Amino acid sequence: MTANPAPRTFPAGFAWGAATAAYQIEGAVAEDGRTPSIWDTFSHTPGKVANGDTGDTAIGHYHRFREDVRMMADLGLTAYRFSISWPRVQPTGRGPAVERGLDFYRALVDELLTHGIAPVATLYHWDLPQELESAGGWPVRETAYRFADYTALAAEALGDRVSTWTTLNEPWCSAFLGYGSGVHAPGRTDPADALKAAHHLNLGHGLAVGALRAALPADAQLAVSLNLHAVRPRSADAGDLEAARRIDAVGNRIFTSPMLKGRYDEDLLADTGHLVKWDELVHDGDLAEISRPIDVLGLNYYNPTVISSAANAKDLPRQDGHGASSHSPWPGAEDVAFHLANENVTAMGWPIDPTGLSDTLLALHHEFGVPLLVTENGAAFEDVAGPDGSVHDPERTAYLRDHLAAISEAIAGGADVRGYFLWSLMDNFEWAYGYEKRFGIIRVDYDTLVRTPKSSAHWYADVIRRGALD
Ligand code: IFM
Repeated sequence: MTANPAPRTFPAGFAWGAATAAYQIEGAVAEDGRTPSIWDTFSHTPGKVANGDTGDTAIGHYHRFREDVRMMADLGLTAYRFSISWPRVQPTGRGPAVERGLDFYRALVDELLTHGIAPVATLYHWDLPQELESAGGWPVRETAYRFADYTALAAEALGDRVSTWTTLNEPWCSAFLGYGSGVHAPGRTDPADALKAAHHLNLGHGLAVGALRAALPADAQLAVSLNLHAVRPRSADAGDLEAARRIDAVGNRIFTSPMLKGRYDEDLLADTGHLVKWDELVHDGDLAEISRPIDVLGLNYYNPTVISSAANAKDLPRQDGHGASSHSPWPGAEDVAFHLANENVTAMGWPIDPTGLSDTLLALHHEFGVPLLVTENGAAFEDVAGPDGSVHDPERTAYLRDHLAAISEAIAGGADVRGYFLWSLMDNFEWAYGYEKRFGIIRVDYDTLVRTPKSSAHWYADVIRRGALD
């Protein structure tokens, strides 16, 4: 007879959270002064989003937020990560704030606090005001300064009640899916613009950290959420190692090196120097600005990334995890192939492998020594709802359990991981996939907007209650 293994516990104060983003859930896109963002424009452009879906109504959170917070409280969440819609707070991306827009977030945060849930505010989850895109978007330097101004407005309004802030969500997606492959808004496909966007997102992050420090109490916790790619070469072949190095450079280190080390790595500059003039793009003082210290690094993790050289990939099945486009989101690394880490995939076609999460957390811990938060992790599956809206989703429960176990392993290995925000609290608008892919632990009926916790939600509530995994 084998003894039962000890339950996996988590440190005292570990944040048990869930995450969402404004455009994916709020709806009410033309209410209270909000103007279009790049995602309104993109989703209304025929052919860009599956089934012509848009976030016009999304899941109606703007009007149902009290009900949603009550469900969070029922689950026992101790923290909730949401994003602030820039065009709701500062419609044109310039000038004063619109109080009605801020009032929504004041009310949301007050409701969270009343229920003992710590708010974690993300300032930018991809909804650039359309007017700023029309003026050039993230490839233009001015956008970084606009972002810092908007940050100051948000911090002034909410800084007395929100103590944890993340500047950008997944700037890799904003830069390389938005301006490289074009599968995300604004749908542009120029590798040079994608690299310029990456630098200006970095600069915007640094300027925003400065604005937050100036406006917030000294104990505010400032973060950024990066979707770092857990890069694995497919073999020890020199071509595969080189391919993996290039993806690591333009997928990960293009953000971590300037933000956490105050530099762009020489190999990245060499890989991409034929596309942009880095010495003109990066002004004196930019790297000092970008590397302003943060308090915690947010990691968004879904699956590992297995890489080979294109030459080594002939006749091998490939993984396409970022939507169909003939334009690469990997400038300077086009001669590279992506492979499935295994055949056990989610409804997104993303392989399930929690070791990528523990490996990445430990690597970040060893390289940067910063406190960490898992600001996103979760899975879409083909949920089947019963007549009462109930969903039995053991695959999602298993995914979440195995990834929480990976976090506990990383903690046991020394990583200072302070919390977990599963993606996502509720089914929602999954960008170019529209409403086809469901990531929520709460089912949303898109006709009635009725919410029903799935079995994974009941399981998560139980984990939170016990503060441990079986
Ligand atoms: O839905 C997205 C989220 O907005 C950003 N991170 C990945 C999620 C799943 O694709």
